[in-house]
Amino acid sequence: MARGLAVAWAVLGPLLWGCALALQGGMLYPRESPSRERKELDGLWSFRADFSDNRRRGFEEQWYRRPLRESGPTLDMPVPSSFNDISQDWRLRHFVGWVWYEREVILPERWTQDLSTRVVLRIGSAHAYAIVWVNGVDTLEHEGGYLPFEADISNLVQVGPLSSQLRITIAINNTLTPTTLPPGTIQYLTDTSKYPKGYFVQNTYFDFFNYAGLQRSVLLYTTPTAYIDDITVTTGVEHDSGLVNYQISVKGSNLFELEVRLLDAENKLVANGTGTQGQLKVPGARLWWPYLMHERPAYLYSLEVRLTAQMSPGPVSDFYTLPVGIRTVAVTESQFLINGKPFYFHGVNKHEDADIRGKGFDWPLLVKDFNLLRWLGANAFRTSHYPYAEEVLQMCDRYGIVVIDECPGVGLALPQFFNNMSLQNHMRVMEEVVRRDKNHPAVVMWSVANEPASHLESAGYYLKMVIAHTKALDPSRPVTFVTNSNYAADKGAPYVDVICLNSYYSWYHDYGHLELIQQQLTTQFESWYKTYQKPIIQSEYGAETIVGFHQDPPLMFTEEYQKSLLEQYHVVLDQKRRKYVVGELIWNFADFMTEQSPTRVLGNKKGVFTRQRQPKSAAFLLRERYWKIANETRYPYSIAKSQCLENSPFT
Ligand code: BDP
Repeated sequence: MARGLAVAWAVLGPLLWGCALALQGGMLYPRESPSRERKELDGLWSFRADFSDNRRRGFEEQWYRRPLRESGPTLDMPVPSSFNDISQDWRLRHFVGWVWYEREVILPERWTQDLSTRVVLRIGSAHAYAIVWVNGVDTLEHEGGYLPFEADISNLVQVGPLSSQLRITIAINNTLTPTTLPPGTIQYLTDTSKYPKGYFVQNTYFDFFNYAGLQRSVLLYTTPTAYIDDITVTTGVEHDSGLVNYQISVKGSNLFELEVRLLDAENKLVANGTGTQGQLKVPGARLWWPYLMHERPAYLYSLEVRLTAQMSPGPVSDFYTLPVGIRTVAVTESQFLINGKPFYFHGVNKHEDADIRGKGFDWPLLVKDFNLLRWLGANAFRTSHYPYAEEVLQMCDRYGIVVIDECPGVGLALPQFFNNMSLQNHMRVMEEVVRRDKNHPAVVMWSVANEPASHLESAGYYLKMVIAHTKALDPSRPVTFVTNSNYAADKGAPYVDVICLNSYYSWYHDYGHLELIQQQLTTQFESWYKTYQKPIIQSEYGAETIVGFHQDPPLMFTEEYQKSLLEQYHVVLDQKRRKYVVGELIWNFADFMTEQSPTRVLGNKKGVFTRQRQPKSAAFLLRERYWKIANETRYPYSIAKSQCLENSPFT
């Protein structure tokens, strides 16, 4: 895209929302309201992996027809969690194929008797392909982990006096194929002198363990039969007024009224409107600022939507309240602007990963991670390499932590992965990501992929299409993908708004030669900027480090080597961040599990925290740096205070 156009897009983005590609069907986070109830189904589910040779015994014997315990032995499986590390059976850790989950539920009588209530089953994520039965009836299928899906099950539960008992059966297949996202291949090993008959392995092309199962909450919620299906909010600033543009979609009725009220954090009404779309103007609005950038960060308004629909026998109301942060995002040739001010990403890459729960959502871990992010002075992270749980983004909205929201476009390493079916699927996944996350002020950019083989011609076309589609879905945010290709070879870079670069100098090559980093990193930045004149983020850099290994002078894998490597990167980042480098994200926040290999010692150890969330030496180095940068980049200028330690050396 020509530069001028990119800038114009950045300024006009919020206004262009009306032209955004409309998506069918919403995916609002299920919140309680006077018209909506929730019933969480977290806890113990019955579980069985189908170890049969073709993995299809469950379908042949129709395990969904009767309680799972009647077709064979079951295990207790906690939800949310990955199933892999829970049992002592090594076969389950590596299992590839169908696993079966089941849960019996008693519904409140009103849900089954009151025909003006709509009952919805919502699954936060099921990695990677799921089929859902309710009371043995095939109800829902979904492809792709890390994103929610739901079904209206009212007509299955509102069928008579016995219907308050519900049996939910979910079959999940974790197999990755050339057309799934992420892609993978199944390889049959046919040399019978080495492998038993029918032996196969799942190959993946990414560096994290393919944890699977019901890794986020499963819940039931209700709405009235006429209901608020979706809300899309974009925001802008005009002089000292905030603008909140809203679009609301209603289902279940054509005869309705909508009232929209915007409340401030003290619950005072600041603007109101009616109808399915409109613009609210907030004079003297408080903006949503990233924390550390501003002394009053993360300000959230509440958009209260009230639907009144004319139904027989009488009117029906539905209420939904959406948190709204008023802020703008824009990109120039050398800057990333939030609310018109230059923003520097000093943050981390994460993974949803810890201990035996695998990628299972966990509140204590979530709060610990956010405390650590603030301890570190990190103002941003990338959701490498898949969308994180919705609760994570809600915390980012509330804390003022900026997010680059990445889809599971990781491991696009082989030429055969850039085919039409994969492209269609990738575009569909971006639709699901945008639909779910579009209203989070913390999300400032979409990332459509991590390290695709972007030197290939076919990848260039593929990335162009996915990026264009994402921009059409959401004209209000910049779009990127993360590359590790050479600047002269990359075929996708022309289409991004911000160049995101991963490099591992003195780690994956020139091992041990820390003295080369400054020269190589300078060349990297200068060649890319000369070619594209777009802002650049160092989206990954780091070194594998075993906590407790020490050596001076530094040797690879020691805490000293990680620190020294970071210091070398920081010299160049400090030179370039005053020009066109707009961010640095360490790889990685914490150690995480990978497949076994001779290059991984119980997983990837590039964390600055261990997998148990204890700091390595590099965490202290990074903390000092991030607070120093925070002090330099605050707006309006004032000294940032460490949020954890009163007597921090950086206050
Ligand atoms: C990068 C990948 C990331 C890896 C990291 C590493 O984007 O997923 O974990 O390298 O090798 O290339 O540690």
